[in-house]
Amino acid sequence: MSTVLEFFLKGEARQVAGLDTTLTLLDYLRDHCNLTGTKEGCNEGDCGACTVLLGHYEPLSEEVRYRAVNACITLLPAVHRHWVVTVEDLGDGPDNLHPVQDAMVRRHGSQCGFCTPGFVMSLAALHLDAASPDQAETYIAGNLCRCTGYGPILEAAKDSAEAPRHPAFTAKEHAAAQWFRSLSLDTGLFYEREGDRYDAPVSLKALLQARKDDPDAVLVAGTTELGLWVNKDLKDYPSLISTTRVPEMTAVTFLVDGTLSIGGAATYEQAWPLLRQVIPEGQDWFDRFASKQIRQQATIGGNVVNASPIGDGPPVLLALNASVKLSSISGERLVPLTDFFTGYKQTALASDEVLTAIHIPPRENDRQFAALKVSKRKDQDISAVMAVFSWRLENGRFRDVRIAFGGMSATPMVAQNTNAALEGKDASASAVEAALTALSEDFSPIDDLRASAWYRTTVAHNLLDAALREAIDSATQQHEEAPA
Ligand SMILES: Cc1cc2nc3c(=O)[nH]c(=O)nc-3n(C[C@@H](O)[C@@H](O)[C@H](O)COP(=O)(O)OP(=O)(O)OC[C@H]3O[C@@H](n4cnc5c(N)ncnc54)[C@H](O)[C@@H]3O)c2cc1C
Ligand code: FES
Ligand code: FES
Repeated sequence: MSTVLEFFLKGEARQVAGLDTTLTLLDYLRDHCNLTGTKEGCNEGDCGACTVLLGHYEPLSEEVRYRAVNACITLLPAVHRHWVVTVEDLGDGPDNLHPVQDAMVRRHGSQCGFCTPGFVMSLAALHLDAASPDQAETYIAGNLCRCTGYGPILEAAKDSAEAPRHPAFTAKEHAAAQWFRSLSLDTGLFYEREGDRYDAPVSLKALLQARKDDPDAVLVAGTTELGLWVNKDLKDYPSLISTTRVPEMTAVTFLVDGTLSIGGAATYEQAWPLLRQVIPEGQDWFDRFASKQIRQQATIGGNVVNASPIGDGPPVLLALNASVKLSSISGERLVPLTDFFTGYKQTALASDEVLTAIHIPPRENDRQFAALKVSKRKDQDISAVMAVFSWRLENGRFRDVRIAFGGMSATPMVAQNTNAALEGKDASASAVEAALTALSEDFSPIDDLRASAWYRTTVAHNLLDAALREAIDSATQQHEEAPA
């Protein structure tokens, strides 16, 4: 087990010990390495000025793969055994720019320049992924610019997408790949400083044992919540246990009975390729979850355990009838998600347990599904209301209705009265009326900075009304198409 942090930075291998266990990658780069190209804007994952790439090695393809992350909410121990790529790594000085930097100059994609390194890193990620320039908006949705406007930046993305890699970057990538290959087997990390500790085991047994041995320790995954508690609430975390180095925790797979099992530390981006097979209608919901940087760090498990009433994942999982696997060193239990949320930010997780998987049962062929997020901005915003509608239509009747909402109560919640009002009813105007009345019994939302209670109630009713009317249309169509 390693007691020092090992990573690759600025073209060389680094070993670090003796720094705070909750030091952020951004502060390390700027304050300890004088790598000030990476900027601090919001310090909470919103603006993208601190975007860097984390490279990891894929032994099968023998390639380095990259993901853009927000350095301001990434704790330094999380980069153990990664290549940290900063804007200084891309080109070879002002006279020999990386194609993305060159295109930004030519397209006038920068004015005050504060946001520019972050945009360049997001566009470099697009370039390295060899993604289509049509995806540029997705790659930069987590970057804010207050002066230039996004048009020239998108043009720069188009211009540079197919350019060859910069030789200076390729040389660094070769050096990084050599370093990755020289690493000994990963036996975990136990990083300490003056009694504070960051424990990152690599086996499930060791993770559960660590949880049992130190029930006061805080579990940590993508730190897209915890990073803010460190930066903004100035909280101390003397003991952290990371879930992300355990292979079972990041596995996403279909079980033999067709259940989708999402490991408790799988990120949104890791889970989506298989989750999309269950809910292809969820693409907009997925795209509007935070930004690419956040989705590459944020785990679905963390989103669930955080139990925020305005989290976007839980209402979808409730409507999919998901369960959570809670494991401890002495056993495991499968808890329906409906029983997991016990109050405002309260859950059924015991102090020696870890959420090790989320199980989504196979979807019936005739199930209809829609996940609708209402927020002030399209991208990178938290929901005012999250509505998820799911039912089957059998001979024109609603069956197995599972409607769930976020933003409407102290926890993400199934709309029990509404579901009951629709169950077995003909898809008709009277069912719509009954459901809308029942919805008022289900929820009494509150006023807060995101929306008033009136707004939330009105939006929820309007969304339900529209979804049910679409269902009536589809039932009518089914009826017309049925053989006489
Ligand atoms: C800029 C920004 C935009 C965002 N946008 C959205 C959005 O659009 N929609 C939305 O829903 N959320 C959004 N979020 C919040 C979202 O990123 C988090 O809720 C995320 O999913 C939490 O996962 P994590 O891995 O980062 O958790 P962490 O921050 O690492 O941990 C969060 C909590 O979960 C606990 N925990 C984590 N994993 C486990 C486990 N396996 N078992 C038990 N406990 C565990 C931790 O102890 C901690 O209490 C946003 C966050 C940011 C910073
Ligand atoms: S400083 Fe704004 S996202 Fe990190
Ligand atoms: S160029 Fe000034 S914030 Fe983007």
